[in-house]
Amino acid sequence: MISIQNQIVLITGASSGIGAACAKIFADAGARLILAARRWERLQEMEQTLALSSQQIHLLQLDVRDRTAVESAISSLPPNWSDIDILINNAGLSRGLEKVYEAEIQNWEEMIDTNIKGLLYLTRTVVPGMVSRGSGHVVNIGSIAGHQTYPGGSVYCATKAAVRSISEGLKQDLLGTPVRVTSVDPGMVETEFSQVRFHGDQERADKVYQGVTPLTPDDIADVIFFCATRPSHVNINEVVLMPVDQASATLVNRRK
Ligand code: NDP
Ligand code: 8X3
Repeated sequence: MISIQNQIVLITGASSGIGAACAKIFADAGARLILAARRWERLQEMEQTLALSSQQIHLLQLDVRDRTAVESAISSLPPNWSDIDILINNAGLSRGLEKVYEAEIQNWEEMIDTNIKGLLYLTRTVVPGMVSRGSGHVVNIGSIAGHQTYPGGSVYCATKAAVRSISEGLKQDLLGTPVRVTSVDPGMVETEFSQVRFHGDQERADKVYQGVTPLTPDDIADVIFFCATRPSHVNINEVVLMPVDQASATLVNRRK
């Protein structure tokens, strides 16, 4: 197991759900955190909750869809924050569950721009430093949606299938370097994900998790932490996990 102590971990989408849980587990292990998201107040709340010194935490208000903003945020990091050891490409979202021939095109743009292009911008900006320093680990958050398509989910699923391909390709492109690539692909995790998918309709979001025991953000953070702490010659390529109450995107055991 490798130590996370003082490793610089950049987490996108750190203001909620899986990203926030990652911040906690890596902070507890002594990592230095760069937390990125659009909601500044949320990041500030995270900073207060984690109660780390300014040497241990650095906040970035960042919209990953904005390529120039991503490039400038990474290139203008203070020198003692610029050598990123672990990049957790977690920022992502789904929007809507309509049939593909009826869906809002704006929803597609948002998912494609965030889940694919945002992840690519971060990767393109951060990975060259990892290669030149001869160490690093990229963890992409995919989904079971990248393995199977479900009704109404075609564009979200396509973005996660793209993440899967990008992770596979990045691993190939990094062959010959010590930089590691992992895709963590969860099923149902209770976060703000469904609330965002249904544009704030909390009642509809709650129904997604009704009568089942979903995964928690901590369950996913735990797996990511495991992948990041394997000995440096071990690359965990892909982890697919779902709740015991789930067998596929559409097969869920509901008790009521
Ligand atoms: P949450 O909605 O709780 O968190 C999503 C995070 O992404 C927030 O911190 C949000 O921050 C951030 N984010 C969204 N858009 C942007 C953007 N344009 N720029 C920067 N940050 C952004 O959902 P989850 O924790 O569940 O989602 C995390 C990842 O896990 C996503 O990639 C999702 O697709 C994936 N996933 C989720 C599953 C689930 O069932 N929940 C299952 C499988 C995968 P802010 O709004 O402040 O910018
Ligand atoms: C989130 C899981 O099944 O709602 O990626 O697409 S699912």
